Amino acid sequence: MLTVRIGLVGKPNVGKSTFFSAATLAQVDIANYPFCTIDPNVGVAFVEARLACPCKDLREKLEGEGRLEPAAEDDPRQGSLCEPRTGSCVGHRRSVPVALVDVAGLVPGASEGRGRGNAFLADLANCDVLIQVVDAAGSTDIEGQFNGASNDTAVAVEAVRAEIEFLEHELDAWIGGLLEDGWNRGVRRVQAEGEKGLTSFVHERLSGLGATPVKVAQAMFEFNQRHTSDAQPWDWDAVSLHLLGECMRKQLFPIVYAANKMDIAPPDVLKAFSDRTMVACMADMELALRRAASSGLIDYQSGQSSFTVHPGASLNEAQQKALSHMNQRLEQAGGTGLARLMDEVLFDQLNHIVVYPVQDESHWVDGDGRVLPDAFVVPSGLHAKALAGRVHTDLEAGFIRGVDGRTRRVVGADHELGDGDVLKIHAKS
Ligand SMILES: Nc1nc2c(ncn2[C@@H]2O[C@H](COP(=O)(O)OP(=O)(O)O)[C@@H](O)[C@H]2O)c(=O)[nH]1
Ligand SMILES: [Mg+2]
Repeated sequence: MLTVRIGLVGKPNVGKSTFFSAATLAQVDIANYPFCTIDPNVGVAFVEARLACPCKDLREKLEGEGRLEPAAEDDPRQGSLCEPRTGSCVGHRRSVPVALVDVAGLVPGASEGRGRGNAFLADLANCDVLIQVVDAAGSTDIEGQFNGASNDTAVAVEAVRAEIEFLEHELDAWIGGLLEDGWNRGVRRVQAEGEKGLTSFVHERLSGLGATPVKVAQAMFEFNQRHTSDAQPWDWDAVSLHLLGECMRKQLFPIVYAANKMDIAPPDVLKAFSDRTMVACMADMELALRRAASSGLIDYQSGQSSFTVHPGASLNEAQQKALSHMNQRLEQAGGTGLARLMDEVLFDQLNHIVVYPVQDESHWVDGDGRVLPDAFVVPSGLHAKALAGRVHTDLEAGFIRGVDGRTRRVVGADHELGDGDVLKIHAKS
């Protein structure tokens, strides 16, 4: 099963590992997540689907037909009927897995071999999108050394701006460097085939980073607008190639920002970055809350702006004070920001949707009678046949037609899927 891979990047000591631990705290059996290696810096995070799980409609239908009693007041699943193979569903809030990668070692100069050198590049190569964690409090210098939080907005804004520029620069230099290395071959293809030779060279050279013909075409469009030199490609200097690297970087690695450490940052920092996707975050609070929840001290769900102390929890005075302080902070901030950021990354930045393949279009079950076992995160508008391919390659090869589980309409191979769709796939076996 393909899934989205999100890379956490940024200079040292901004809170990447804290973010990673908080987001991947739920222990999962890695065997169920083939996209997940045993690397300690790769984990599974769950993101809540925006629309209610189709098991809500199923329950309404069954209750309406008198075939099911309404859920009990104390139903721990709050009415959910589905049987997710991965993730969970409570109160029809279905969560879907994504892979999260903690990419360490990206320091200024990394593209020239400083720090872990190019080791981090292998971690980055497969990521669909990056979350740059920045220190919104300006409490660390560009190398990650602590120098105390700033309560001056202008100082913090400058520090964050420097972090953003450093990362873009490293990525541009890396990608530009890859183009530069093979440039002699690129030049020969341009001489032989013109612009088409150039695009196929760029595509081949960067395919390991996820380059596709569409992405290359979009990057070339921006490049041609911004490239002012009249030189022929065989005379292009490093500046031209780095511009090309920059245009490709934007296509290959969209970046959204976690303005972390907001608990100690000047509150207005984010205003300076309204042209980017940036969400205020408190990673260490999220980690503390999730740990407290998993040890049964509090009831807290990621994304909420408050929590309740579990009735059975025995707390000493210091713990009580710490918790009530956290609750205040949390309410003021409207949440720790991590769940909101993940939601924006998946559904706005990447424009993905959640779809539910089933084997029986009437009962929405698989071959074993499991209700809505799979929730796939796929690009919006994915074709029915391509979804079949994500379930199984045989299903795509033998694709005959699909049936929309809600409307019962037959749909063709190029039917575009929408958020929350339930789809039965007919294929030759
Ligand atoms: N004040 C504050 N500190 C944080 C927050 N998140 C992480 N930290 C602290 O920042 C330091 C560096 O965190 P770490 O996750 O190791 O950073 P990394 O080097 O980017 O992986 C640790 O002392 C964390 O406890 C936060 O939201 N607020
Ligand atoms: Mg770390």
